[in-house]
Amino acid sequence: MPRTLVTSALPYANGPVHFGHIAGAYLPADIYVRFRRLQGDEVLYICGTDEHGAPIQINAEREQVSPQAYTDRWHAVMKEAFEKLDIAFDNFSRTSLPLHHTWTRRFFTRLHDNGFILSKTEDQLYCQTCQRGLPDRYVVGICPKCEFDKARGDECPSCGYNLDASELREPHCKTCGAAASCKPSQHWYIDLPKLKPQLEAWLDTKRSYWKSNVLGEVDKFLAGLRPRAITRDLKWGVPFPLPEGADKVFYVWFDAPIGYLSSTVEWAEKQGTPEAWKDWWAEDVKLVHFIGKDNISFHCVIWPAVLLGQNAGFPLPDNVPANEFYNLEGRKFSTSEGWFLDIAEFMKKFPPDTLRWTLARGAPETRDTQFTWKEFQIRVNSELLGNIGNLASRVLKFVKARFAGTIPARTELVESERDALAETSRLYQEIAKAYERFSPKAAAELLLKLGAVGNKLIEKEKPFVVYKTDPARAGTTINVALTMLEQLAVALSPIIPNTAAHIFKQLGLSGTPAEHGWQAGQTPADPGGRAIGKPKHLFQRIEDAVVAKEVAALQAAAAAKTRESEGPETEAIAEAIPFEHFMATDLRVARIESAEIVPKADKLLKLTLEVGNMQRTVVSGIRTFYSPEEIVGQTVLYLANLKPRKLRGIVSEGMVLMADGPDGRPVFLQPRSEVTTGTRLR
Ligand code: B3M
Ligand code: ZN
Repeated sequence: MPRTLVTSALPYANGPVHFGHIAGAYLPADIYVRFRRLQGDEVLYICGTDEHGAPIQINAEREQVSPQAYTDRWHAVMKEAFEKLDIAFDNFSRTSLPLHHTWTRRFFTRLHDNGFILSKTEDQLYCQTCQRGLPDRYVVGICPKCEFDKARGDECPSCGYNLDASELREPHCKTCGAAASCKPSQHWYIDLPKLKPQLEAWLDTKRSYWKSNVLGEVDKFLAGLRPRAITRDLKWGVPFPLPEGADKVFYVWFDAPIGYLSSTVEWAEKQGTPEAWKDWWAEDVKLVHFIGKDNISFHCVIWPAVLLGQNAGFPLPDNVPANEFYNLEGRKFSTSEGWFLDIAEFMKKFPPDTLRWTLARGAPETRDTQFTWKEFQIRVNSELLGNIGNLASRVLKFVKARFAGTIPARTELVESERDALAETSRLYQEIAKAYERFSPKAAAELLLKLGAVGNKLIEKEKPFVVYKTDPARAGTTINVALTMLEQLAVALSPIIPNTAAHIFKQLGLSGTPAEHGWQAGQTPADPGGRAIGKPKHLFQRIEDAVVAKEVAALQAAAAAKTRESEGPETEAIAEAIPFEHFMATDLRVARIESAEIVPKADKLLKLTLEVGNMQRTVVSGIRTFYSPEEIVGQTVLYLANLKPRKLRGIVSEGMVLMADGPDGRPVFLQPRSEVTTGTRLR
């Protein structure tokens, strides 16, 4: 059986992981990996954080930290969240690693040497005020397709159109709002049209079994296939290797998918078998990418083109079972609007299997779906507790109480028991098919049917009553029910592995379902005579009050975010003054020539200002915020004609004007472009 390499979309190291991510690209992949391993297949599950791209650079700038420090933080937060949810990657890497940079440049060089790279000097959007190029999220404008007026330089969030920044109408700088101008800039492109024939030949081998929503997106993208820019005028990213592009980095979507390979290389190194990665990137490996629908064109056209262009015998994706979106209480998840549930917080209150089960049951496999607290309560109380838990606890408790903890023998079966075993066997095979076709949702529905067969058998044959008159008869029904419970545990294990392991233990079975294997679960041995483990509740009921509290907390968090986004109460405008008063002030541009501490004054710095060909002394209360050396050379706004006053023996002439930043630290106000010192503001 060929190896299977499973990946989940590399999440941007740019914020917490939320249910939408998990339901779309992570839980379905983890479930598929667990199922394949139950089948005895060799599977590797690879992921990691996607650490480049304009949004990360923008957010790091906003937080005044380096992009590396910013991604360090989010990589750790995300890794922990996945671990808490038992999303069991074999490796969770990160694209800021030097190893990834090496592989990205190697991939580019091979494309370049194989003739699939073009270079063009074209007008790129530029901001004169910010003095920088405006790639992707640095520019906003009107979408050429749907007229949405906050379309971004790489996609329109409203209609999803993947656009080039040059297509935006009325583009302007996201940072400062200035209308964008154009500036010629050389960029490099992957020549997708040149790879189109090979792409189409490969895609034709997928059309019979890929999801229709994926194929629809692919054909739309293929229809308008054009060379795709793979470089950006950004500081943060994988540096571009050619000298003529030394000031550029690779576009994040060029380097990110290569992260699947570099993460495999890192995994092999961690195993102490550095060459082993090649076993997982050989031509016959089944490569399966789990993603959200917004990543389809990158994973089904651009990334395969990059792989084809290597001419290195890499496998092409065997399947890309993209899911739709998963929303929250009727709205899109949005960390920026506070409309999300943090996984780490959730895990403090509820066991991971409750969430795994709920997300699998409501998986957005063919249409957008959503999480609601009410539905979560129903999934836990009536499905996990009322179906699976109910079957397990009442039968196992009965064995403990009436059969001294030993599973009774199976004597002559009656028709309902034969039918129950046959139905269980049929459902068990149907469940395998559901997992095979990447549908945990269908598998979960069938699992509930399997549990219901067991519960109905108990209701029909009433062993707890029959026991009084015919213990052997009752014992046979119990034996059959526990046989079904064992099959249920194996079949459940890809979705709720902890629960399945607990059931195994309580059944007195050694090992875990994963070690047991799917085949063994197809025809379990007669459990008669086996000692059971200690029966324990598998789930806790969720009360209405808990749900009400969570819904209120979510609404409060979102309201708080709305208030925050409206910003703090703006200070009221001061009383109006006559125009002459303003004209009487003399505001100049100045430069801090030197700065020194004022002895015995813990807040004061003595600044010497260059004001054109004049020098001025100002005593300023900024010592707790700035050291002298860090502000020398700083251009400042200077109020020159305040009456001089003596502070700690120093005559202070005027004032350097500053404004408090969001964190309360005073910030210098300075022109964005060169202005000679001494110039008076008009
Ligand atoms: N980080 C987009 C996303 O998180 C991107 C996926 C990359 S997979 C190579 O949706
Ligand atoms: Zn700007």
